[in-house]
Amino acid sequence: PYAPTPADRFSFGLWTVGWQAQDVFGSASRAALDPVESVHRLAELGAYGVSFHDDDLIPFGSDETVRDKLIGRFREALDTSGMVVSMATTNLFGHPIFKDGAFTANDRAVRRFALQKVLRNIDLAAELGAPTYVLWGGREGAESGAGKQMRAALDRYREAINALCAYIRERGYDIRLAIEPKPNEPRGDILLPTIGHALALISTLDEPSRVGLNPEVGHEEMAGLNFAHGIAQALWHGKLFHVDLNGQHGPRFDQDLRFGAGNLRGAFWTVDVLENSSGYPTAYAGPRHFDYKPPRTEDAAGVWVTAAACMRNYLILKDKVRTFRDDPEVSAALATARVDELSVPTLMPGESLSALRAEEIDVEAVAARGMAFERLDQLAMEHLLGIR
Ligand code: 3MF
Ligand code: MG
Ligand code: MG
Ligand code: MG
Repeated sequence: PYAPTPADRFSFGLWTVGWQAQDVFGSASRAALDPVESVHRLAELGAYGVSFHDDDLIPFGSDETVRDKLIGRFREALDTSGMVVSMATTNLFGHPIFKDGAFTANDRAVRRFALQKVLRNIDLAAELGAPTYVLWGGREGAESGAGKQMRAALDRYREAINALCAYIRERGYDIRLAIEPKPNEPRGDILLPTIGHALALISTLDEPSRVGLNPEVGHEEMAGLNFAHGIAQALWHGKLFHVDLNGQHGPRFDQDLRFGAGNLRGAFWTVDVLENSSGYPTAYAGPRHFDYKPPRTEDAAGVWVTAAACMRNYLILKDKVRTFRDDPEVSAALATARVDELSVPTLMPGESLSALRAEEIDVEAVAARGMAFERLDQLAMEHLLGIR
């Protein structure tokens, strides 16, 4: 049991298993990994897809010959393994040119270069059949107050995304953009720090239907937010286009732990939302995409242990969520907690507000009713702990 298959739609960024574990305080602890090897290893482990930044596949500054060769062998690895490209994205954070951002850098030449870089890789994404293109603005932000004009930065962010939408439309690509929010790191404060901020920006775009979200578990939890609630709201808006699954221990640096590590209860409810609400499972094939980092302590073999564990933990949680939802005691507890009653509109169709005002509500009696949420939550806990 819990052996993943391509039908489970698990995918990984090339930069996850390929991370050499260089961090702010130390150099790499692992050798570079060939993307071709990653594709094959992930396929063997049961994944169906991979995602990549342009620079994960084609090192920054490669000439055309090298570029074509690298793309050719990647394509061949996809073909022989049966893996798909589930998403593509741009590295707009690694090179020093992006030190003050990409689409929102004060320096206009940087902004123009950033757009060139994205447009070029959108062509490659289309060639390789990626349905979703992610925009993570890791360097869009600031450490200090006066250096960045927020209103102008948001104007430029919107301008860039509008331009990308127009390009995708003109080329006739079947690609949707997904914004990935993050509150901080590497910038002191990043623009579009949460799901809510990104949703608000999307509503101001020229073609809002082309743009949705790629929320990451750890990013919302770094801001102290509830990830399951965040993706539920994104689904409610029809905007959950993609997801970055990983683990995080509360507000601190971006840990990118394997899925299930860190906030395990949060992971349980995340799987519940992904598996049991309408919208995500079918939307653009709904990849269960892992964006995590094998810790610096692990050697090359340990990398594959963590990749396998991401998928295994997802499947274990999916099973626990199913037994929770199928348990008759849970159904009874849901009824006692009046969970379904929330789906009844507060006003009847056409009901007048004067009728509402005339109604006698027994305030003391209503206030005295317990909600019995603790009983329900304990049942969830016992399913999660495996004793039911
Ligand atoms: C950083 C991230 C990014 C994004 C990626 C776009 C390097 O915290 O999460 O990973 O996910 O750039 O997909
Ligand atoms: Mg992260
Ligand atoms: Mg991240
Ligand atoms: Mg991410």
